[in-house]
Amino acid sequence: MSKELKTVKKCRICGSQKLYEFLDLGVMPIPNGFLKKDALSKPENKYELACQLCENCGLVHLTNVINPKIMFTDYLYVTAQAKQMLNNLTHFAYQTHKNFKLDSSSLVCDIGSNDGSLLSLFKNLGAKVLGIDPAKNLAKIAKENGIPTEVRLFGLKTAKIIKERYGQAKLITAFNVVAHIDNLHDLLSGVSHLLSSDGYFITEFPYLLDLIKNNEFDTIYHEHLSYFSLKPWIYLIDKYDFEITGIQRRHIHGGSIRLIHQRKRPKKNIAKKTLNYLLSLEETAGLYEKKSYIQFAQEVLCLKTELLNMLTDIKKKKKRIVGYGAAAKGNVLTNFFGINNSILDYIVDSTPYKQGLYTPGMHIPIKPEEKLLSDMPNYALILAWNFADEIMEKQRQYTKKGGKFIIPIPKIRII
Ligand code: DWN
Repeated sequence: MSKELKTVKKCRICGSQKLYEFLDLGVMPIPNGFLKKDALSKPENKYELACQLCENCGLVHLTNVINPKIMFTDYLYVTAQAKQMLNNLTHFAYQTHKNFKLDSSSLVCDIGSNDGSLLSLFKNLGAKVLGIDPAKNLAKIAKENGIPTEVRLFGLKTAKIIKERYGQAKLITAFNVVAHIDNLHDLLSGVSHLLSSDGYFITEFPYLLDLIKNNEFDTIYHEHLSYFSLKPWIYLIDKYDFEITGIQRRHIHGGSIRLIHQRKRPKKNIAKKTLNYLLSLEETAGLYEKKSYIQFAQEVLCLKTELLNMLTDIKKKKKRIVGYGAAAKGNVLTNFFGINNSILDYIVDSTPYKQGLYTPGMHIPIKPEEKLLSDMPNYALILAWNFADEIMEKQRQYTKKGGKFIIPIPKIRII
């Protein structure tokens, strides 16, 4: 790896070099690289964003890896900003604590613990908790909330340090972080080392089946190195003596999948039927065929044309448009489609950290959500489309007063 970038020449799961590039989103800044006003005149680092299919195991992954220190040391995405996300985590914590009979002797480790939102739930239920996250700014919030956090990337080396200091974990969670990790074998080695023999490893990540089905091209960005389906994931965990004993599809982040792993046991695996069903869905959806990805790339270009035509027509009629949700995915869409400040006057967002900053690449100003109702622009393009229902519910007054929402994914809709 140069200090900034490494080209991916072999699959990070199976090592195959038979990689087929199917989508090139051009070069753009990292999607959470929000800027202060005084940085707008300075040059921005831009990196290639392109996706490839491993023709051997089926893993979809980026063609390069940006040094994680550049992306994750000062990280602006805060878990607690979206109610739906917190509800998702709250239900999970209660269900898991009860089903796995966790108690005050149970250590729960969260890989990519962010602001400690998930671990706070387990702590309140009486478990011992430990966060692991490289983002100094977020670990500070977590520690202020009473969540001990190791500020480092997770892998076998970190697992050995943690096991030495805290003992083995009964539960290791990794929500929306596995896709961000380059060395998956190091991740699984670390989990295998840290997890107790009767422990559970639970991960949740966006599901490739939903991404392809719903045209969610904007969830492809530099932070997300891999886009998982079950076939390559099982190929990976199998090498570390894990099996999937629980599986759930989740309507979060455009469609995710939650997997419960335990060490392989002779016992009947009740999840086998669901696994086989989803694996057959993946085959039927053509997830392991090049032609599916050629079609996917074509649909992205059609969406680009259709949305740009619609926004241009609106502007020609002297109407005003803003963005809603300064999401990482929104920065991919605006950069790839070339939607800048001449189209979107500003973007409203609930995250205090992001307000007053500008989006990477397109330099669109970010304002508090309250501005939508006080300013009443004609249209609001929901860039955080995965939370469209929550947003439109919150902003009923805006539509009552004649404002219109535009939802771009999976198909363009005006509401
Ligand atoms: O993997 C990741 C995914 C899961 O989340 C991270 N790498 C980064 C992040 O991606 P994102 O920034 O696209 O995430 P969200 O959660 O889809 O972004 C939502 C944005 O919308 C946040 O900035 C908060 C904002 N928001 C808002 O302004 N009002 C969200 C809601 C629900 C709202 O009501």
